[in-house]
Amino acid sequence: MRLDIVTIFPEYLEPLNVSLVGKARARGQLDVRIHDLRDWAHDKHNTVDDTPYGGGPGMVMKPEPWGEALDTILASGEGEPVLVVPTPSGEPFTQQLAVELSAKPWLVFTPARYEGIDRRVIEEYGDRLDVREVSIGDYVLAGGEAPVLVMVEAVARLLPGVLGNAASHQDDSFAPGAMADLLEGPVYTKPPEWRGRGIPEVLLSGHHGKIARWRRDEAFRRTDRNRPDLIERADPAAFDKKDREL
Ligand code: 6GU
Repeated sequence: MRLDIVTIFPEYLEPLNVSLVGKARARGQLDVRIHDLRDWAHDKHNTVDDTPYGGGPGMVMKPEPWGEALDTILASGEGEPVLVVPTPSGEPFTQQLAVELSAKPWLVFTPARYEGIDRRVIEEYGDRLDVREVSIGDYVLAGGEAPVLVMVEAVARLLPGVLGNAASHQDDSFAPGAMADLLEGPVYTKPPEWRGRGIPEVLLSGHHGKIARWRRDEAFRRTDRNRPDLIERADPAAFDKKDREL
């Protein structure tokens, strides 16, 4: 998969050299290209923002540098990328959207600063490309770079061969499957006693059926406490009689 990211803070994206994403790049599974938007600003101060039409606080990113940057990037590859525009006014970024994006060969991200990008840029590329305006949650950040780090990590770990153990995303919270609609429950490892605290007995029993039931009950309890909206929203058929007894 190829990813292009256009930003005025290329150094903000250095974490993409580390850990899972860094290793996927080193193995050639991910081709990440980070571009400095100011390379396409032509006045002597490399200006990329200006005051908003209609007045009001803050600054708006000018359309010309974005247009030149995106035209250059689009012309450098085969076919058409999905354009992912991070914005607090976008559609929610969900595991479902991560799965959808992970199936695409090429994504271009346009993290903005200030009050966002001149609307005409989104309209211009919306006529030619699949454009997704995406928010990572109901809070406001100073720019789209942190959301890009979030989205790239969520997408990269779904690519074939990127996670060591493909089974490890089968039971993720929000993954489709038997435990869909439930958050993951608690996990334990050695030692069997730590600061006087033991391990739930059932996990030492070797009884796979009982362990599966216990995990499901813990997942249900945690979801009921932390995200009751997920249970209300789910298909009632997703829950069995034993879930309801909790
Ligand atoms: Cl994608 N951008 C900004 N600036 N703030 C956000 C966001 C994105 N998602 C949630 N808050």
